[in-house]
Amino acid sequence: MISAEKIPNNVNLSGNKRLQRALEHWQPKYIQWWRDMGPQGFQDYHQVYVRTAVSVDPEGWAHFEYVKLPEYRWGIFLADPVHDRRIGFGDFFGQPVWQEVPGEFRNQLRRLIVTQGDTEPASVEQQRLLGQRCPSLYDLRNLFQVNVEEGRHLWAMVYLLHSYFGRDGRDEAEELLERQSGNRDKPRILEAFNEPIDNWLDFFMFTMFTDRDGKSQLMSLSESSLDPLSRTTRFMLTEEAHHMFVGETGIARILERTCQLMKEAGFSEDVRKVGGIDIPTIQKHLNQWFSLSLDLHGSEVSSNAASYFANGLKGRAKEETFDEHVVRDAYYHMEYFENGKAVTKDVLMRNAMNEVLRDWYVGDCEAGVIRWNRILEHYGISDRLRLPDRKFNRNIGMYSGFHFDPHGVALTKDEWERRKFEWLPSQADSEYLLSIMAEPIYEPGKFANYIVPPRRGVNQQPIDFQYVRTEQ
Ligand code: BYC
Repeated sequence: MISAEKIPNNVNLSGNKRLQRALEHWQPKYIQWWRDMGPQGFQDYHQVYVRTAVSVDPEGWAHFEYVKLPEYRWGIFLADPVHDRRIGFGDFFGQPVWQEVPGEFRNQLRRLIVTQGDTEPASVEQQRLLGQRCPSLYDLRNLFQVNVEEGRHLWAMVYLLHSYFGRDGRDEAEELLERQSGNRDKPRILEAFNEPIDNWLDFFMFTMFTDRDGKSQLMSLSESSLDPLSRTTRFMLTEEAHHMFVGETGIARILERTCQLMKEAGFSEDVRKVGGIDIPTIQKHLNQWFSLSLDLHGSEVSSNAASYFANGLKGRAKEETFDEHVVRDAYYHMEYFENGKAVTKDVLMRNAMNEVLRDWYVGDCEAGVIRWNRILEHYGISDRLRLPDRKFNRNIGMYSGFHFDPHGVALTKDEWERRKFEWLPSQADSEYLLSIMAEPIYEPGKFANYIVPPRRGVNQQPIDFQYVRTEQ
């Protein structure tokens, strides 16, 4: 069970006074950050019907109540330990997992934890204006649920930094509150987390594709030999599932409304005349967030990734499903881009671990796109959404600096500049989206014209439930 202390936790925090004091010192800075950089306009006078973890078992984290956002009980929750857990991959395969950080891997682990931690507050910052343009109270609640959980994921990483990295860890925890998404001087570490998310199409694409990168990265970190990291990320994954649900169903609901409007208005392009979001615009935003999220997996060939794997710090998603876990001599056959030319090449598997994880990620995304396309099929519409080629719009790895269309056909720089807005959102597209989202919908049970209501409400509540209420 989670304790009812100032910082809720299931790690016996009160048994470690030094750590408790350090985290209690960080807590007010976190709250200040949340107030300054969290959901704008929803800090003091609104109560939100959110899920709060009261224990880590399935019943315990499905507890719902109204809370004011800054009073959400952020805390530290680790999945239960696995008895006699052994290292599942790399050079130390089969040895007992570590309860402390080995000195020789301290820097690498710190870097992984800081990179992961940095994304969490970044996403809250990116989404802070969306409440003022929400399509319904149901969606507003979902946005805030995602936001408070990202805040809790930051707590999860800060707990590890404070517990296992001494002074350096405490400094890193401070810096996690100092960098800011999109800030010119102190940006967030990874590129996708500096992109603005000021409309709900981007929010749903982000929770579909970028949170899914969260899932693949957390799955690989949950294999880690550092047991507290594994237990922390295992619990985070239970929350991540909801975020992807928000993204996938959000886009599905927009698509369904688009189909309805197309039936009324004729072709897809005409849908804008009746306030809907046309399929080409949906495809452009898909292209953008999928390609940005591919970048989040790192370079195709990476000595960092090889070393994380060899040292047992970061494994593959579902490591137990692979036959061989040491992977010293295996090769990975991959498309390779050399001197501006595509060739295929065998690369040492350990060096290709980012690409192996990206394969898993692309497969998971593809399944989601197939589900979306069923809606188009159902309405008898012949258009289909599709994932762009992996080479499209890449800024990290061997394809960065080159240009490709969504089918993977190479383009010159001039061609790319001339045609890129056929495939990526233009200023005019963004302006259109903002125009149909200008008026937020705060009336229970009412939905913006560009999206259909969900099939069911949250926690068996009706769809017209007052998911967010105002308190004077
Ligand atoms: N942007 O060998 P490489 C989530 C840097 S999302 C900018 O390719 P490596 C969430 C890299 O730092 C999941 N820079 O990379 C979702 C390196 O720089 P240095 C977050 C980038 O280390 C939604 C250089 O390029 N989880 O949870 O193999 C809402 C060459 O690096 C980028 C993690 O990140 C980029 N995209 O792999 C909320 C897990 N990519 O050292 C949350 C922890 C690379 O040369 N992190 N660089 O200066 C990792 O596993 C690895 O750091 C990465 C990169 C997979 C990100």
